[in-house]
Parts: sequence; structure tokens; C-alpha cells
Amino acid sequence: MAGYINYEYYLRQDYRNLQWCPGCGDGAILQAFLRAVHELEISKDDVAVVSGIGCSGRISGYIDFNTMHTTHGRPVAFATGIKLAAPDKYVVVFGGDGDQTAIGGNHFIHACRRNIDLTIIVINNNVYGMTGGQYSPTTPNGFKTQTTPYGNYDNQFDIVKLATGAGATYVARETVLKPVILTKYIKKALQHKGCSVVEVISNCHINLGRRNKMKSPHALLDWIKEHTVPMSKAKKMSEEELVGKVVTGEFVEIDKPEFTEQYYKLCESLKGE
Ligand SMILES: Cc1ncc(C[n+]2csc(CCOP(=O)(O)OP(=O)(O)O)c2C)c(N)n1
Ligand code: SF4
Repeated sequence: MAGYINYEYYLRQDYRNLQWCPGCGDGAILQAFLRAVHELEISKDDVAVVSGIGCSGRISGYIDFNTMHTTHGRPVAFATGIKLAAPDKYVVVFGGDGDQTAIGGNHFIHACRRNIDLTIIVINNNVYGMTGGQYSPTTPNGFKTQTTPYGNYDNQFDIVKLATGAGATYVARETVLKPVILTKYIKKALQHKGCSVVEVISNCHINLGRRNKMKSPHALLDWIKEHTVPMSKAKKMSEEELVGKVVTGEFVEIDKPEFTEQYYKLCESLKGE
């Protein structure tokens, strides 16, 4: 089963109104996710996909799993409830950088801290894509957005460091340019028992690229390529050479007690009291 993948099987046949702009990275990320599920031979019934509002949040509408399209910033809160009610399911969250690190930042860090068994895929396109391109907590310095028309001077969250510092037990980052490696990380995240965060650096060429005078759709992808470096290569680079570069790879993979398991153990121990 795991070789050939029939994507149609995983997509809702009655939901054909695909609303992503042509070339949006969200499609490649969805493809990597479906491939990961397929290669792990996980049944569709055993997966619950939860998303917030944003272009990235549309994923839950397109796929034929158990899904919930929730409110902006809150998918982790809904996913926490699902995981506690159905601990045997693979519970996956899709959210944008705005959804997960701005309005939903609080839910994000506490899921990491609790080490609850969720796979959180943060689609970091460095902007609020859906609402026309306002700056987010990951917009790079100098970038023009609707709300930083003279260039962004604000500091950025490093999502990997945020997740690691908050306590996530599997943390990885890749770009949309490397779907095979991305699939591998998503597979590892799904298999990991605990809070897994996969940051995917993606392109919103429409609301970020165009505003920054990137004339062709792939100019933003070229920019991503120039500004990211795999960990194996980064290890051989000096601090000066790494200025302005984002390192990709796997950053954390550790075992720690998982929240849901501890909750059920506690319930069991209290039986009859
Ligand atoms: C509570 C709430 N606040 C604000 C909005 C408006 N809103 C919808 S999507 C969005 C930002 C989307 O950006 P991001 O989460 O990065 O996702 P993207 O569209 O880039 O994938 C905002 C502010 C909303 N729908 N609900
Ligand atoms: S606005 Fe940006 S993030 Fe949204 S679908 Fe278009 S390219 Fe993708």
C-alpha cells in the first residue's frame, strides 16, 4: 500500500472549491502530510486534523479525515480536547505563523509545556496571508507588509526556539522546497509520543512577495532558498556566515512523560476512592 499514493482517496470529493492561490506552499505541505500518513499506513479514521482560520487553516476542509475547522488561534485548544477524549487518535494541528505564534501563541506554548501528544504543523509564511498581508511575529526585518509599509523593524520569534524552550519533545523545521525531507519529519512527528512541532517555511508570494517587489511567484522561493541552510552545513559555518540564515533540520527528539497518558493513569489510580 505504501508505494503509490492515490491523493484522491485522501481528499473530500464533495469539496472541490480549492481556494489557494496557484503556487501557494500550502498545497506542497498538504501533499507531504498525506504522503506521511500514507507511508505510515495510518487509517484515515485514526487521524483527526484540526485547523484554525487562515489560508493554512483551509487544509482541514479539503481532506477526508476526521476534521475540525476551528477559530483563529484556537486549534490547539480544540485538539487538546480531542486528544483527551480520543487518546488513540493521531491528532494533528495545522496553523499559520499568525494563528500559532500571535493570537494562538498561548495555546501553542502550553501544549509544548504539557507535552501533549499532538503533531503541530506550523506553516510559517512570515505573514497573515488570508487577510491581505499584515505582518506577523515571524515577518523578517525590512519586509514591507500592509501594516509595516516602511519595512518591518520588529523582532521575530524563532519558532523552533519557542517550541524547544516551551518543552516540545520533537521539534523540526524544513522549507516547502524540500518535500521529501518534510515528509520524513512529519512521519517522525506523527510517530513521536509527545508534543511534536514541525515548522514549515512557506511562501505567500501574493501578499508578501509581491509587496516586496518580487515580481515572479518563484522569487520568494528563491529568497527562502538563499536564507535557509541545512543543519549539517550550518555546523561548518562561522557565526558571521550564519547571520540572516535560518537553520533547518531536526532540533529536539526526546522522551518525556506525555500529558494524556498521565491523565488516564491518574484517573485509573483514583478508581474506587
Ligand atoms: C479572532 C479572530 N481574529 C482575527 C481574525 C482575522 N484573521 C483571519 S485569518 C488571520 C491571519 C491569518 O494569518 P496566519 O495565521 O499566519 O495564516 P495564513 O493565512 O498566512 O496561512 C486573521 C488575523 C479572525 N478570523 N478571528
Ligand atoms: S494569500 Fe498567500 S498564503 Fe493565502 S493562498 Fe494566496 S499565496 Fe497562499
